[in-house]
Amino acid sequence: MKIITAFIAALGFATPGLAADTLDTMPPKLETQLALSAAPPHLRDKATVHLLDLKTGYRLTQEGTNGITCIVERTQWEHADFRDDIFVPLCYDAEGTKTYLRYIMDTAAMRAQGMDPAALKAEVEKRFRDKTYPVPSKPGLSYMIAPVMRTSSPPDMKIRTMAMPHLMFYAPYLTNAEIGAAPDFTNFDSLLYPFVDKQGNPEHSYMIQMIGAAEKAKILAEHKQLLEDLCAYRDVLCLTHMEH
Ligand SMILES: [Cu+2]
Repeated sequence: MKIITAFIAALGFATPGLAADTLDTMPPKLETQLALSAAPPHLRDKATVHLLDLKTGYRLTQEGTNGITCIVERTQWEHADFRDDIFVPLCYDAEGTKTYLRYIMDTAAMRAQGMDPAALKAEVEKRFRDKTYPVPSKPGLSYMIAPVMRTSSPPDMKIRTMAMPHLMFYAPYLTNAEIGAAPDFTNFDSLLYPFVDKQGNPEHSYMIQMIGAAEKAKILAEHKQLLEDLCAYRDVLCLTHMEH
């Protein structure tokens, strides 16, 4: 895979579906800014930040005091696919930091240790099943209001670069039917009100609330410089490219 990817990269083509299995390290300042952009401005100064360490997983670089913890997620266990172009800025409250975020950080550590994608997915699922990984014990949320992220997205859940700020309220085991939601990923209007997103398994589910168009425009304007810096760092993070 690596050789094919390198060959195609040498030809200058994008490599859809052929993701490298090696991650790069983001410039620390840029990674910090991107991680913190997932939270509203008033929470950033006192938030905790961890940066990715390719050898060990995440390492603490900024100790906060408000219970919010922010990272840029680069490995999503539920995809069972290691790519080098996933960028998901996340900020969890204290309860989520102890639970869901910890599992996301464990995922990075397991990848760093050389576990393969399928084994990693099976291991995380097992830990949820046998309650090694408990779900949040009370309501809370993960802020995902960064101006850009790159992960699977509606309508077809392909990997895309997008501006889709939203909030994620912990909702283990909740189903769309229970809240009367009927999200249709091909119709963005159906996603404007809360719906459930099951991220890998029923234990790891959230109620999603999109940020409105006016607020989103404000977020994009606020982070104009960050967006330029990210685009200069990696072509795949340019919002203008959207899909690769
Ligand atoms: Cu999200």
